This record gives sequence, C-alpha cells and structure tokens, in this order.
Amino acid sequence: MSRARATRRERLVVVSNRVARGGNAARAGGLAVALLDVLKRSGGLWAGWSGNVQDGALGKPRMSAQGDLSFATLDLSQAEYEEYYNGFANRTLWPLFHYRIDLTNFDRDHYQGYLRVNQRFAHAVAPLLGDDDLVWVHDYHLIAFGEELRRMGVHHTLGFFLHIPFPAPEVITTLPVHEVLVRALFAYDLIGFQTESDLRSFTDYVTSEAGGRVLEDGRLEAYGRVVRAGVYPIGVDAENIRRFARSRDAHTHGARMERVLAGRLAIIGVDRLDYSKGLPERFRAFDALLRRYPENRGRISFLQIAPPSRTDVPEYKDIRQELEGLSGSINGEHSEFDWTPLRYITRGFSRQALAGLYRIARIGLVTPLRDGMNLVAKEYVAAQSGHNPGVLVLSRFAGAAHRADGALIVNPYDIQGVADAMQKALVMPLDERRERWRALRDEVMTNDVNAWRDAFLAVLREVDARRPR
Ligand code: GDG
Repeated sequence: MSRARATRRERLVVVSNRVARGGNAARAGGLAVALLDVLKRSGGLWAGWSGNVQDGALGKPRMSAQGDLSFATLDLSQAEYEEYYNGFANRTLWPLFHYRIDLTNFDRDHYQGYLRVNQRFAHAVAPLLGDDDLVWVHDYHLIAFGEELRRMGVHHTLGFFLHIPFPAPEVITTLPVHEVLVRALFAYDLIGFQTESDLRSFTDYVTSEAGGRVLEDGRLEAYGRVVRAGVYPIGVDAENIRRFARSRDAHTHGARMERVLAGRLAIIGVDRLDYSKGLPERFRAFDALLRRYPENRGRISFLQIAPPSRTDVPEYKDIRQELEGLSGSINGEHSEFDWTPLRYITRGFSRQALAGLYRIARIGLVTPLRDGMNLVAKEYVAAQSGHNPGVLVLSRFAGAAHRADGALIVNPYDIQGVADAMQKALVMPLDERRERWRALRDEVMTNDVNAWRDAFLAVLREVDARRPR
C-alpha cells in the first residue's frame, strides 16, 4: 500500500431506506438501531429517506449534522411511497425473501416505482461522494441503487449488506424480475449476508440460474462481473444494552413489572408487529403450555410487546386483527379474576425500559418463522444478570440460531414443541441456566455490532485497496 493511500482520510457513507436521526432512532426496527449504533462511533454520512411523504418539489437532499455524523435525507412523493415502499419493497421483496410466496404481490408499476426511487436516491447521493469515501448500502429497498451509481460513472468501491434472508433459488425465481434484480447486485463489489445459508442460496442462484461460477479465490463471477460475497452476522451494541439494563428507566420498569407479577415468572416477546415473527404461532404455543402443564396456571405471565409497523400495508392490518382475536380468546379462556396470563401491548417502549423488562423475564421467547438475524434474541441475552439469568427460547429459522449454543432451539411451527421448550426453561435449574447464558453472552459480547461493522469494512477496504485509481 502506498504511503499516500495509507494516510488518506476515509469517510464512511451509509445509504439505507430510512435514516434514523437521534431521538426517533430507537423505535422498532433492527436496521435503524444497528446503523445508528455503528455510525455514532465512526461518524460519516448517512443518506436515505427522511420518513416524510409530500407532493411538493422533491429536489435535493436536506443536509444536517449531529457531531461527526452528517445526514442527507430525501422525502418521497405519495406515489413513490405507495409503489416503492409499501409496494415492491414491502409487498413483494419482504414476503418473498421470508418465504411467504402466498403473501407476495407482484405489480409491474410498483417495480418501476422501486427502480425510479433507487435512481433518484443514486442521483442525490453521487454528488455528495468524496474520492476516499467507502460506500455501504443497506438492504432490500436499495438493491438497484449501486447499478444506477455505476451507470452514472461512479467508480467507488461499493458494499451491500442484506439484512433479511436470501431465499433459495426455487423461491426467488417465482419473482418475474428475479434476474434483473440479482444482476443489479453484481454492481456492488462486496455483498454481505447474515448466515451461511443465505450465502449458499445466493451462490446456488448464481451457479444454477445465472450461468455464473465460483472462482478459485471464492469470488463469484456472473453477468461479466466479479463480486465478493461473505457472511457477516450482525450483532447488537451489547455493552450499551448492559448499561441500559442497569439504568433508572430499566429499574423503574422492571420493578413495576415485578409488582404486577407478585412472584410469578415472566415470559417476554418483543417484535415489530410483522407476520414473519411467528406471533400467532407463539400465542398458540403459550396456550398449549397452559393446557399441557396446568401447574403453570396462575404462576406465569407472558408479556408480548409488538409495536405496529408498515401500517399501510394490508397484510399488516390482517395480522394485527388476528392477534387481537387470539389474545382475547386466550385470556378469556384462562384468566382468573386475579391473574391475566397474556399481556399484549402494541406500543413501543424506550430501549432502557425494554432492557429492564428483558432482565426480569425468565424466558426470552423469540420464535420467528423466518428472520435474517433477530436482534431481540441478542438484546435479551445482553440484558440478563449473571446471578439469575433467564433462558432464550429461539426459533431455528432466525439467523441468530446459527450461533446460539446456549439457547433452547425450537421449530416455531411445532406448537407443542415450543410449549415443551418453555416448560423446560421454566423448571431449568439455576446452574444450567447460568451455563447456557454464559455461552450465549460470550458470543453476543464478542460478536457485537462493532465487530460486525469492522469485519465488513475490513473486507471492503481490502477490495478498495485493489481498485485501480
Ligand atoms: C431486520 C431483520 C435483522 C422492538 N420493539 C421496540 C424496539 N424494538 C427494537 C428491538 C430490536 C429491533 O427493534 C428489531 O430488530 P430485529 O432484528 O428483531 O427485527 P427487524 O426489525 O425485522 O430487523 C432482522 C435486523 O434487520 C438487523 O439486521 O436482525 O432479521 O428483519 O433492536 O429492540 N425498540 C424500542 N421500543 C420498542 O418497543 N425502543
């Protein structure tokens, strides 16, 4: 590496659908939480949608700054919001990549709207790029963003990270535009996935559908381009969560909950209200637990926090209704005048309050039907106390299950199996709980969000160093 290269001042440019500014950042949503944690430390530029929808002139990005971190935010028009965000991103790609072909809705107008927004974002970001910037693009909303930058003649090294699963070729090929989409990914230099199985699905697609091949050094070649693809499991800011768990807000919430529990054991679930999270199955498993192990009646309490998201997408209204029905019938059936078995809350809490609630819960119940990683599983682990830790009951279909030796791994479709795992956790001796938790904690603390960022950026820098200038 030349001296000039070694001393150049690099800036990280992150591009994602939503930009989470300061205070509003920490509402439900794994990507925004993780990126804010990353950027708070490294500084740089964060570009993306402001969250506003308006039909005036859309124009240039709005620039602002907080310390070392600058923001470039763009509004969406009403049509873009419908086609790009509610449409192709959240009614096509999201369900499809989570293996829900039954909920996947393909509309060519939505797809065109998606491409237009990707192009508009690329045209807004390109003039902001400095020579030494490292560009890191995030998630399924912006698959076509890199290709547009290339069309504009941008030669920067471009990284892309997919936060959600990459589906098997049999699934993704049901999408009429699958080829254009995967081809667009080849505009990036480095593509990151959450798990080995996502990378395998992608490699399978490249070799079986795209006529591509795996080169000797592991890079993938297709469509006349060569990319590096790798596995970079995302983590949480574990240190920070441990601090949150000891904060005043955490104590207040933990103590309030303990008063209500009056010696009962708590089970906690925290999820964006999304059909991928397996909530109806989870509620049914709780119902099965009370039926199969009646000794738990009056002695446990399940708190499910599920702040609504994507409320303009019809499938999200349906799941909300289904859960209201289920929680009503479970409580109707099992409640006593002095005991409510299930508390289902559809509003958000502060991260500190969540940490306090995680800490007092005997079980962290994380049972998605499909999930890229699932940060809640890791947050639950980070928030536990070493003296009396709870047990993580985790779906095998969450990316987090790939490195979670201490968890009780379940199949979320197996309602009785999940009930049995909960029972096992409820009666688990303290020594075993401690042993399992230590294994999980080591993983969560070591492979935290900073390790994730460093691992991805180290490879991106390596690619960048080889770029002809
Ligand atoms: C996507 C992928 C991947 C939830 N309720 C509240 C709240 N949350 C926070 C949690 C957690 C985040 O939202 C949710 O993250 P997840 O990872 O569980 O899920 P997605 O939102 O679907 O995230 C996922 C992730 O991206 C990162 O790559 O792991 O697989 O689907 O941090 O704590 N936060 C606050 N109040 C709440 O009520 N403050």
